[in-house]
Amino acid sequence: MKFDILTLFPEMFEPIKQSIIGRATKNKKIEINLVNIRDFSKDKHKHVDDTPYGGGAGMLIKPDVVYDAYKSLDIKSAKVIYLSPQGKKLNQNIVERLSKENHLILLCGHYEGIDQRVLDEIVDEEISIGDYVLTGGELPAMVLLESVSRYVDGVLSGDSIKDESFSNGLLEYPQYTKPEIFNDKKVPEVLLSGHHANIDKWRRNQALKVTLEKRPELLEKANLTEEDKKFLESLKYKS
Ligand code: 4H4
Repeated sequence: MKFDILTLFPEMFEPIKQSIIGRATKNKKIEINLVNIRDFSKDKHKHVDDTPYGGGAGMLIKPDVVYDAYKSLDIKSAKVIYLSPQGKKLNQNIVERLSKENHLILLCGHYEGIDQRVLDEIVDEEISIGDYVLTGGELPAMVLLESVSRYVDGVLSGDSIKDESFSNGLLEYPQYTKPEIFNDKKVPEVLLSGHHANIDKWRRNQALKVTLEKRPELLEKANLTEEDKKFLESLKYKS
């Protein structure tokens, strides 16, 4: 998958060149191209923003500058995503859907936003990472890039994303590693038994339990078996 990122601060993206994203880039599973919107400013002072018509606080990014940066890209099969507080809230379903795309152009907002005319012209989808306002769309773009890249074929092994939180509609079960005893706390016996059917059953029940405790609303949309429902009933009865 190719990511083109339209930003005023390309240097902010250095951190994502580490860890799995860096490895995925080296393995050519993903490609990241940073485009500095400021390079498309038409004046010698490299201005990219101006005051809003009608007055009001803050500065808006000018439409022509953004449009020229966009047109400098190979846009034929790309989906343009604008990171903004007004967008659809990013969730696992959106992440997995976007991971099937071949080419995403991420437009990072700034100041009070971008002139509406260019947004109307080029944006396919507006996505928010949460109901709060940041100074720039770069961190949201990195959140989207990382979460989507994890689901691009070949970036992570199929097993590592199979049972993680949200991948099956539930939160992930609790995990343990060596030492077997830590601060007098032992690892649950079943995980030492080598009995894989019992381990899978325990993990499924733990995922149900932790989801009921922390995010009960997820249970409404999860694909629960009759056994799952019986186990949840037993928990609710105990409480
Ligand atoms: C964009 C601020 C648009 C306000 C911005 C608007 C988020 C977020 C964010 C820098 C930029 C802000 N981006 N999720 N939350 N005029 N971006 O805060 O639409 O209100 O993704 S506006």
